[in-house]
Amino acid sequence: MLNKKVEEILNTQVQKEDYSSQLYLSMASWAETEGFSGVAGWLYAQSDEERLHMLKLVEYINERDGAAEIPGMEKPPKTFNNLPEMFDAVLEHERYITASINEIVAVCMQEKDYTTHNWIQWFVQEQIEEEASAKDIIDKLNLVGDKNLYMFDRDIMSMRSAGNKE
Ligand code: OFO
Repeated sequence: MLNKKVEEILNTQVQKEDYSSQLYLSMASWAETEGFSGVAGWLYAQSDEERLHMLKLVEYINERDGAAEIPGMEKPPKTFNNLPEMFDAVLEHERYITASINEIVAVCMQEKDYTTHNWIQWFVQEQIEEEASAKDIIDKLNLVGDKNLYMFDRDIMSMRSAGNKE
């Protein structure tokens, strides 16, 4: 039986992963309307991945005799000023998610839920990759500058790491 505090914080994470998926979906759609089909592809894939993170949490909560709460839709921003600002927002969001996963680890320790502590390590590892991949993209964007966005857009899908293709 899942400890109540652990169940609560995992359900909060369900909401956050759902929001991550919606946020990246909105970014993907914006990028598509701006003609960046490569960036849109990267973000659509990222959005799908976040939905899988949410489902992973839902399954775990229910499997442990808890009750997962399916969140309502929180509306993400609809437009973004430019690609660099948008990817800065991706990195900032991933850092926020990392802090949130670390909080789950802390609650698991406090509540002596070593099973969930062990299970959540997948997310700890995932966040290392997610932050690194957002940082890589920001570095590339800085390198190519405003004039070569066409090339950046063409090549971005090759920047998805193996871990990010799950
Ligand atoms: Fe971006 O890894 Fe889940 O949220």
